[in-house]
Amino acid sequence: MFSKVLIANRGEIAARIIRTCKRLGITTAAVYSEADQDAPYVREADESYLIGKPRVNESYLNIDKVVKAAKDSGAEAIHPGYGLLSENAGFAKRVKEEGLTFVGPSSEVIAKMGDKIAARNVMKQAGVPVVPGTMKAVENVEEAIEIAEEMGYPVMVKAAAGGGGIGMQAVSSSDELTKAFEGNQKRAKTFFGDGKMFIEKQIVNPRHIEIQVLADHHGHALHLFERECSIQRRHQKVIEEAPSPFLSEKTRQKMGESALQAVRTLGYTNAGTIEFLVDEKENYYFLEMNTRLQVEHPITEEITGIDLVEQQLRVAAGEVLSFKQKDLIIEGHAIEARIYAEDSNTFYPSPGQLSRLSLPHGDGIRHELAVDGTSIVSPYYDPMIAKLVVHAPSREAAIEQLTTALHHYEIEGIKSNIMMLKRIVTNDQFLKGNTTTSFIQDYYLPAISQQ
Ligand code: MV4
Repeated sequence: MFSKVLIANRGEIAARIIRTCKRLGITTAAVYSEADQDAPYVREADESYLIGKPRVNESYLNIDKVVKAAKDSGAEAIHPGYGLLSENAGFAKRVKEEGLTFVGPSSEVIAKMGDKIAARNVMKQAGVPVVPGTMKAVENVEEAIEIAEEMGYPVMVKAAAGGGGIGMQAVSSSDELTKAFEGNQKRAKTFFGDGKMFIEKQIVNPRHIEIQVLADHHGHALHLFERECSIQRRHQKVIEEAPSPFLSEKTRQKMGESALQAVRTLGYTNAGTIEFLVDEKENYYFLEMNTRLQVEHPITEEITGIDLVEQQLRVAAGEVLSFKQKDLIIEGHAIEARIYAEDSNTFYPSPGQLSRLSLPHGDGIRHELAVDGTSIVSPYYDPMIAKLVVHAPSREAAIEQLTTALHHYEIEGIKSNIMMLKRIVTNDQFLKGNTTTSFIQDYYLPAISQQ
């Protein structure tokens, strides 16, 4: 195992990784920007390195500065967390070239999954169901229209280099398609330097269900069941739960098998997530693969009892996975609520100075925190400041626990989305497990506009 690890991230995920490192006796080195001098994770790390100005391009996304901090610290490995450089194939490659270990999959696999068309082809080859659509880049609008007419509207226009909702659009006619194709292609060229586009049949009112996978460098691959992440807005998840209230045991098994097929075909190593869209009939289709630890990983940890950060470190250090698929069972139900510094009505970020933070405590309640009661929430970064995770024997008990915990969650000095979260978890449709990707549109927004 490594004796020192550098964490190339900030906020709650840096704190989360530090926690596991400490338990494993690994010394931790943090990096921080000028805006994060007083962040809790910087104090919690054994060492810390100032790497630049607040803007991410001048700090957390600056590969030279992050690598230099790692070299200076004498760390043997870099854990990238999520976001930032975590899915940057060039960074993973550089880390390896510097003689350090990247805690994640190979740069080749990261690059392949970063190209959504390449990813679709690998999945198809692996026998994983993919959304019906094109398997190579669509050259121009004329070709796009021809394909859409044959497939039937509505279709989705997507950028191969996109992901997480950027560079994509649903369209229902050739006129809309023309505009969407050109607009998104231009955006994709600007943002990703790659204008390759493809087309998929639109899955209407889907659920977003993802499978957690874990694989070592010795040919062992496992899946750790699913997370249901349908409740989102503007492609940002708000509430996630495991297991999904919707999946039958049969579909759960099938999706797990599909995910393992994908892992084997790819030669994937470390932790990863395979995202699927699931329709009303429980048909599932590959959407994207995330080659990193995810924000919502704690709910999987709660229901399986596995520390995913520990497993990532062990796999990266070359260890053999110490448990087998048959050792894994789902225990109880876990829900994560993401706490954002934002207005519950407008969803606008609300950066500023916290004056108080009082947290609910109790059996089955877990906090992942980016802040304390005196922190300044910076406008430079994602406004997610904490995660509240509950674990209980049943979904009903978990919801009750989460509802109570949210009522006792006190943040002062900035606006938060606590009100929104309370409304979601007490909504009838949520209680019934009616969690689809249009939940906020259909149930939350109408409820607040009536106030
Ligand atoms: C789709 C889709 C329906 N059909 N693709 C959104 C994020 C990006 N990862 C892909 N997304 C979608 N792709 C097809 N063919 C619907 C979405 C989608 C969505 C997916 C998961 C969770 C929330 C969503 C909200 C809007 C659209």
